[in-house]
Amino acid sequence: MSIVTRGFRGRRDDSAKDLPPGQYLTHDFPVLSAGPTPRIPLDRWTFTITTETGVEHEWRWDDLLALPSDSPTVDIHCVTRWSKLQTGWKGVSLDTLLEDVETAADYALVRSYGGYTTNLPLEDLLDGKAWLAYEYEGDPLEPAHGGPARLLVPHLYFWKSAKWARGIQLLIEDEPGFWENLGYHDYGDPWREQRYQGD
Ligand SMILES: Nc1nc2c(c(=O)[nH]1)N[C@H]1C(S)=C(S)[C@@H](COP(=O)(O)O)O[C@H]1N2
Ligand SMILES: [Mo]
Repeated sequence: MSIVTRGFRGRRDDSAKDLPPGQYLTHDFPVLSAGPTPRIPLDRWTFTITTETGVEHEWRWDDLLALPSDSPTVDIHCVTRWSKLQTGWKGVSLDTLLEDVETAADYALVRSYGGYTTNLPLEDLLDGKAWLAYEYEGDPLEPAHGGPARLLVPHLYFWKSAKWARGIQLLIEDEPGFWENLGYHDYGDPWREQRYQGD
């Protein structure tokens, strides 16, 4: 008895199980920006974590590059329904950035150069789930995709991955960001299809 095979298929060709509900696979890298691309000279770039009591932890560009980095390969899911599998990044884990930050906050509001904001529970930035990414597929992150550095939080819809990241405000009370104020879901889990408020 023979089993008909259609030849070897890599796991990633059989991608249906890697796609959250309502998503389709794309091989492009679409650009989605709610405004113009800000240009931040590296010698003026800073990233600041501000605690709920106002304590600031600031990194300049050279500080960021001097920190230990990770090279995660992750699937990303945009609420406009495209997903991209196995994308390769380099960046600093938020665990590293938050290591010496003393806080009692449960929430984070991420702020971008250009004014974009997005909120998420602080725990979603911890335990190897989020990075401040500055390379994509081996190259410096392009400005259109959030360079010099963007947040990368692949387990939530991609609007949570703030491009041109400038800092994080730690908060005792949750505070909606840009899309969350416009009716998008507060949390945004693609596997539970949390696209809009009430989903
Ligand atoms: N600062 C900023 N970050 C942002 C956005 C934005 O408009 N401004 N768009 C979000 C949305 S909706 C998505 S899907 C992704 C798109 O990232 P990309 O343009 O690299 O594909 O960035 C997210 N981060
Ligand atoms: Mo998006």
